[in-house]
Amino acid sequence: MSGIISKEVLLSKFKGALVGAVLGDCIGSLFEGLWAKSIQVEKVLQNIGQLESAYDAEKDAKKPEKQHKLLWDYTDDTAMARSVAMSLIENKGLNPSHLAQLFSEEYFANPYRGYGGGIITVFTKLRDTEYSDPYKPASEQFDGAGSYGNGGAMRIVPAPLFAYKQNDVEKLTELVEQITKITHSHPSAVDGAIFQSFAVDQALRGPEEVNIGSFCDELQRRIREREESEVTRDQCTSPSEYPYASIVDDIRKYASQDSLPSEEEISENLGTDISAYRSVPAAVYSFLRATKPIDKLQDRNSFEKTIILAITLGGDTDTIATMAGAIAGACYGIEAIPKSWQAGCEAVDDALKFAEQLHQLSVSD
Ligand code: F2R
Ligand code: MG
Ligand code: MG
Repeated sequence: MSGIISKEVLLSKFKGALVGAVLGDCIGSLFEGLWAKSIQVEKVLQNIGQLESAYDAEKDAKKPEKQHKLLWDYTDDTAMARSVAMSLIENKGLNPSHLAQLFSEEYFANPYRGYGGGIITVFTKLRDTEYSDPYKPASEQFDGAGSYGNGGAMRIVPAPLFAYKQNDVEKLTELVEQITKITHSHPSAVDGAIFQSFAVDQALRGPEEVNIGSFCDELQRRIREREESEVTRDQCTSPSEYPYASIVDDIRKYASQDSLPSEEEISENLGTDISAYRSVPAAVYSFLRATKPIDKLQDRNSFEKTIILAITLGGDTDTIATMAGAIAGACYGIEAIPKSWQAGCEAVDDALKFAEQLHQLSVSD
C-alpha cells in the first residue's frame, strides 16, 4: 500500500492522528446535536476564526504558545481516547481490567464531559465489581443486545498507532474488538470501531495524495473479510448482510462527486447520529471528500477541510469530526494542523506526548 515511511514522517503522522482527533472533538462539540441546516459553513468558520484571532493576539503580545488561553474543552470522545492511549502505553498492550478502571475513574472524576446515556451504567457496574470481569457490564446493556453507539469508534485512534508495528490486520482487528467490548458489545459498534481503525491505519501507511478509489477498495476488502468471519450476524440491525462493506460503495460515490453532496443527502444516506453504523461512514466520507475542492474553503488545506466538512453535516458533530480528524491527521501529519487550532483546544500537549510514546513503542526493537 505504501513505500517506506521514515521515522520522522511516522512521528508526524502519529501526532497528526491524536491531535486531529482532539481538535475534531473540541471544535465539533460546539455544534453537537444541531441540524445541518442550522450550522452552515460560515458559522463553523466564525468559530475557527475565534481560535485564529485569539492565537494572533497572544502571539502579538509575545506570549509563549504553551501559555495561550484555552478556548474549548474536549468531551467524552477524547476523555476515553486518552484512557486507551494511557493504558496501552503503560501496559505495552491491552490490559482490559486496567483500561476499564481508567474509563470508569475518568468518568467519575469528570462526569460533565457529555457521555452517552447508557454507558454510565457500565462505568458504575465496573466500579462496583472492582473491574473483576471487565466485559460483563457491557454485555448486559440494552437487555443483553449491547450498545450500538459510536462510543467504541470515537476513542479507538490509539489502537492502530499501537498496532502499527505489527502490520497485521487480524491483530489490529482483535485489539480493537477487545477494547471496544469493554463498553460496547453490539456487533455494529464493534465493527464500526474496526472500520474506523482500518481507515486510520490506511491513512498512516498511505501517501498524502489520497486516491479515493484505492482507499475505498482496500477499506472494503478489509471490512468484508471481517464481516464474513463473523458468526452472530442475527443481532445486527443493519440493512444488509455486510453493512459496512456495502456502505463503502456510497462513501466512494459521494466522496468522488465533483459537486458537493448536500448535508441532507449525506445525513440520510450515510447517517450523522450517535449509532456507530450511522456515523463512522460519514467520518470516512468527510476525510475523502476533503481531498477535493470545496466551495468557500479554497484557502483551507485538506485537514482543515475535513474538520469543517464533518461539522457541517450536523448531528453528532464532535464524534464525526473526531473520527474524521483522526484519519486526516494520520494522513497529512501534524504540520497540516494549524498551530492556532492546537493552541486553543484542551489537552493537545498530552496528545503530542502520547503520540511520542506510541511512536517510541513502534520504532523500538
Ligand atoms: N451523549 C452525547 N451527546 C449528547 C449530550 C451532549 C451534550 N452536549 C452535553 O453537554 O451533555 N455524546 C456522546 O455520546 C455518543 C457516544 O455514546 P456511547 O458512548 O456509544 O454511549 P451509549 O450510551 O452506549 O449509546 C448511546 C445511545 O445510543 C442508544 N443505544 C445504543 N445501543 C442501543 C441499543 N442496543 N438499543 C437501544 N438504544 C441503544 C441509547 O439511546 C444510548 O444512550 C457520542 O456522540 C459522544 O459524543
Ligand atoms: Mg462527545
Ligand atoms: Mg458526540
